[in-house]
Amino acid sequence: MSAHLLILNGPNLNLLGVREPHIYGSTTLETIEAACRNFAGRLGMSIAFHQSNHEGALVDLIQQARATANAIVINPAAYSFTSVAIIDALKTFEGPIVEVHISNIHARDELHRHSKVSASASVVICGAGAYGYLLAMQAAAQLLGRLPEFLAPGALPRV
Ligand code: CA2
Repeated sequence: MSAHLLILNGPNLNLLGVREPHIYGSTTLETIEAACRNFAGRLGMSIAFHQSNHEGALVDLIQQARATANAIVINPAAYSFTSVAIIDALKTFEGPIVEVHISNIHARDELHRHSKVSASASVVICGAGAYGYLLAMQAAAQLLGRLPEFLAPGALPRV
């Protein structure tokens, strides 16, 4: 059976490509979703792709993923820095969790620098722009042992 990936996006990411393109680029979330769906096909995976501005809605989706998804890719956006509820929900998920940020949060101001979610993530990717979502999917596939031949890195082991 093919692996299923939940891709979650936090608050304000629905505004991608519309506001502050100098920080977050000009790619819209719809374009990112289309690229993820295309890449999922190449990886032989299925995906669910969601965005919410509401913490509880994101917690509900993470809880549901316990029964439906093999891995989670999450851009928690502002909740990266504040949400104990999202961290607690992620801790109940047994599969790989890949945290992704479009910008390089380590090069940002103090407010946007220290993600609390990272301690609960298997992999953290940031600063690669929208392409980071595809890197995150690739990392999830590798951790699940589902990396297709065309991306297989020879004998490199899973961490
Ligand atoms: O770089 C990322 O992906 C972030 O998760 C984006 C968050 C920010 O708080 C994190 O530090 C890094 C903010 C998302 C806000 O999205 C907007 C998109 C367009 C215009 C304004 C905000």
